[in-house]
Amino acid sequence: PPYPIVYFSTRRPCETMHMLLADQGQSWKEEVVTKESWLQGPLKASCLYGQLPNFQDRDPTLYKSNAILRHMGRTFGFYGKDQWEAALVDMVKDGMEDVHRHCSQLIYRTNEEGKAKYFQEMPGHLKPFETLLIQNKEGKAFFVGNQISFASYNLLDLLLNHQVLAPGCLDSHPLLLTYVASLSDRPKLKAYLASPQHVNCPVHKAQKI
Ligand code: GSH
Repeated sequence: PPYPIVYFSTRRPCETMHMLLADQGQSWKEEVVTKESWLQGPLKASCLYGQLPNFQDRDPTLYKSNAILRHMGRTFGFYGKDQWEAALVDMVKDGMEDVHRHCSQLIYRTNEEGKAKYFQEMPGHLKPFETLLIQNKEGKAFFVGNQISFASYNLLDLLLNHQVLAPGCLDSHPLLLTYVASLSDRPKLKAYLASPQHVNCPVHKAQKI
């Protein structure tokens, strides 16, 4: 059955879940909540932490995007092959949370100075992921072991968002460009990335499509 996700109409943080499900050939049913209906209040009041997304696979409803993503990682075997690999996948994912924090400054900062500062610092923020990829089979494979993980989709999501916000910003990161190209070429994921659901979903609410 399709997995029911409730969220607003922007990419983050659900796009990683969509990519993972699409790549796995799974369907999902998304209830898109408008700002107007959210501001009416009852839905917010009904949410455990007063926020979305949520995932209604069974009772009780699951909240917190990373809990949902990790659940999907475990369900579909995208969480390393053993406990140690799972810890390494967590290390990658937790490192990416820091980048997401910096990146949201880029999204919500309107002044050019703030944007320039972000791009000046960006190589330093992305370096750990390049190091991890090089360490594991010289960047030809995945972060951990021989398989994709939920953190892999999260990095793809992050890098694709960067390319939307500032086309060309990864040009001096060939390893990351190769990474984006090879993951985006997985057939089911490729089809999803070309679909209107992905293409027409803004990175953030102020982005014009
Ligand atoms: N840590 C939470 C998660 O990852 O699920 C954050 C969720 C969150 O920040 N949700 C925002 C929200 O529901 C949208 S991205 N905002 C509406 C509100 O707080 O009223």
